[in-house]
Amino acid sequence: MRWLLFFGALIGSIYCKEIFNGHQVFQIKAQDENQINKLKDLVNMENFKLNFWKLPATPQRTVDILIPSTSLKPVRSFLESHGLEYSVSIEDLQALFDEEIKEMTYNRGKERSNGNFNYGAYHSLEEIYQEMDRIACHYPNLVSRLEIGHSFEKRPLYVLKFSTGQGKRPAIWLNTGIHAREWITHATGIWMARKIASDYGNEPNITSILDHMDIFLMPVVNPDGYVYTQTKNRIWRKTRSHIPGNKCVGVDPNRNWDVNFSGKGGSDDPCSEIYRGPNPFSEVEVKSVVDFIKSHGNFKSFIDIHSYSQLLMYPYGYTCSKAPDSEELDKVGRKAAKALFSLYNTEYRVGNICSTVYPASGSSIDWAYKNKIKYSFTFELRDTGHYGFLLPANQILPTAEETWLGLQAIMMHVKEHLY
Ligand code: BHK
Ligand code: ZN
Repeated sequence: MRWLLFFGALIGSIYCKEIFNGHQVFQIKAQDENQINKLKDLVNMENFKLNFWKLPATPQRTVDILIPSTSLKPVRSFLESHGLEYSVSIEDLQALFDEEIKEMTYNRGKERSNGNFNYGAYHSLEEIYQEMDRIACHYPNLVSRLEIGHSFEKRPLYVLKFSTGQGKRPAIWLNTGIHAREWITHATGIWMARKIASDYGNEPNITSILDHMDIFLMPVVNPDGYVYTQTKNRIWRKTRSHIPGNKCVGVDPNRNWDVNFSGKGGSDDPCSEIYRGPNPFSEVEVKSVVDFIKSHGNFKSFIDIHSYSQLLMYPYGYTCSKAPDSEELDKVGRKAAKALFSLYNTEYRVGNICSTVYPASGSSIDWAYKNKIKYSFTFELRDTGHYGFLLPANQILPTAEETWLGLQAIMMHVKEHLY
């Protein structure tokens, strides 16, 4: 008994979670450039310990900010004194976290008894990895699970390869889960894996795509971060690398790519959520993807899936000047957004990263595009801020299904425009 208590306390202290009782998410509207600048001042007030879910951006002029309960009062008076309008989108963040965990636990019990993976639920890393294995086992002539490296904390990095041919066919890269807290993307990624496998030979579009091309799908690019969101801090975004001399942990894996590395829209502050890292490809998760893509050498499309905001974007992020292929990419993006909309009327905005959200240097799709992978896109899935990163599990299937229609439109275009 005494030993049980001892281990209980030990495990309790190892796994103590950050709690968010009474923390709220505000959606704030800026009316003009001056108010945007006031919001940028707010971003920099470190004593408030704010966490920006959606940064101040120019066209839509709303931001979502997580505010600790102890900062609610001063933040409210800051907003009021500058005439900034806001609404409370999440009243009590911890209540949503608790709901999410309760559902996951309940679902786990059901999966144990019926032996099936429930695609309408959120899962642990282990469960996702097991399901990847199961898909590869069910479809041995189509799917294989490759290990492309290990994460900083030594977890395997897995990619599913879908192929019906020999050699290095033209290929499409698809990834989800590069940012840890964007759980709807991991759930969509594993759903798509099952969908691609089961539709081949039954559905004409995916059949013709796979008759000409290979698809590589990586559902969890940042496994350490994902585990951390389930054990310690639900809103963690970055990797979990420890860099000697840094006083904070982790790097933003979507600022770590070798494209305009030190430019605007990234940070050199290790404590920033958009910390670019000490040098390009410092993150082993990013480096593993890059090495894989370079050694393959025949990728025609690169699609990186994030959440949230309902956007479909193409290069560039590091500059607001037009990419050489921007007209074609815009056309393809609109076609995809239309296909996505056709299922549940979910509206997406389409545009280049820099003018649709904000300048961002060192991002994955800019790197892909600069490395001659023309059809480079990034999705920001549901929603537009009502739940933000805490998208309820009952929206997983509709989100995955509609996203799949958008993706399929892009992949069909790629297949028909091989270069
Ligand atoms: C996406 C792709 C390339 C550059 C920026 C973005 C926006 C993305 C980011 O990295 O800041 C926003 C985000 O994570 C929320 O998913
Ligand atoms: Zn993201």
